[in-house]
Amino acid sequence: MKVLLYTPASDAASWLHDFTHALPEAELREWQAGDTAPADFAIVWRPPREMLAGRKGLRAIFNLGAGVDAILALEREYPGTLPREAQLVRLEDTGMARQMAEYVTHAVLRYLRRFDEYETLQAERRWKVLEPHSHSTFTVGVLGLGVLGTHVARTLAVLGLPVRGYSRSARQIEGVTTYAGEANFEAFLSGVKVLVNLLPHTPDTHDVLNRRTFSKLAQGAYLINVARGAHLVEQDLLDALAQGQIAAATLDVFRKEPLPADHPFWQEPRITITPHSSAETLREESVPQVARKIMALARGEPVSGVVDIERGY
Ligand code: NDP
Ligand code: OXD
Repeated sequence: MKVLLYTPASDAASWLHDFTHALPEAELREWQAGDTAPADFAIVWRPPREMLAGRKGLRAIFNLGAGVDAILALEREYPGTLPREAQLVRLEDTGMARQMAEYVTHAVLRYLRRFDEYETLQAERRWKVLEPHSHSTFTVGVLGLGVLGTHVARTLAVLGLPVRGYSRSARQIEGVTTYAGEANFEAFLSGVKVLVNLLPHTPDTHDVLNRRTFSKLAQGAYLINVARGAHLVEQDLLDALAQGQIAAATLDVFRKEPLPADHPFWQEPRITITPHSSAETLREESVPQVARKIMALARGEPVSGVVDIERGY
């Protein structure tokens, strides 16, 4: 069994080392430009088109992340890049759900308890008690109830906050009021105080965080975007902040990453920025998951986490 690996990350050698140990019977090699030799499986993160285009005999491509938007964007731009017979398999959780829940809970509690405003007061050396937000109206709406969104919604519900969730198909999560499908999008948004985005980026969800979406939220709402930068219409967020429709935002992902030094978001004190670090791909959890699935496919067994290419996630 031949396995190709490609990741632009600086720890590519460690990935190769760990996969070699996890798949002792496989022949692993790091893909280099010009390598068209046969392979049964590919393990990739943001692969160049030449690695996959025209490749025959590949049974599955494992994406070293939860989001498959980058690899599907290649296929949309250059149809036929993904070998038809190869399944595309995304990472499922591998420690990301816990990290996401920590990140989002921190941001929600920071706004609930007004720590963001206390930080400003401290910088001004001002001693002032702020009226707390009401727990019962501090409704958190989670966009996307997949592997990550479900865990985040459940974690927030444990805090006793009113939590809503939105997905394409109907979902039931204890302690969470769920909404499904476009027809229920406005009902989901109506009165939400903190909007958390955990949707995949697809043609259907592109630009979903826009002026119209913000206008349906509670006045002075908060935005937490941990999914993809292309979900957010950046100027609409700046306008909503200027108008007070959005009080503050925590952003982990951006249209252009790294966020350029001259980007207006850096100048906006109500925007908190982190460098796409809300949930990292953990090698120690990802390698065993991918290795288990490769062995299952090699035995002719089905695996979970297969991407529906048409649907886009
Ligand atoms: P999943 O594929 O497991 O879940 C996606 C969810 O979004 C599902 O509930 C799905 O609905 C819903 N959804 C998809 N399209 C629509 C739509 N058009 N309308 C309504 N709901 C929709 O993804 P994960 O939870 O694993 O990950 C979510 C995203 O988080 C990833 O795609 C990635 O972009 C991002 N991410 C960001 C990271 C970071 O570090 N910032 C790290 C990891 C992931 P249904 O349940 O009906 O299918
Ligand atoms: C992912 C990411 O999609 O890290 O896994 O963004």
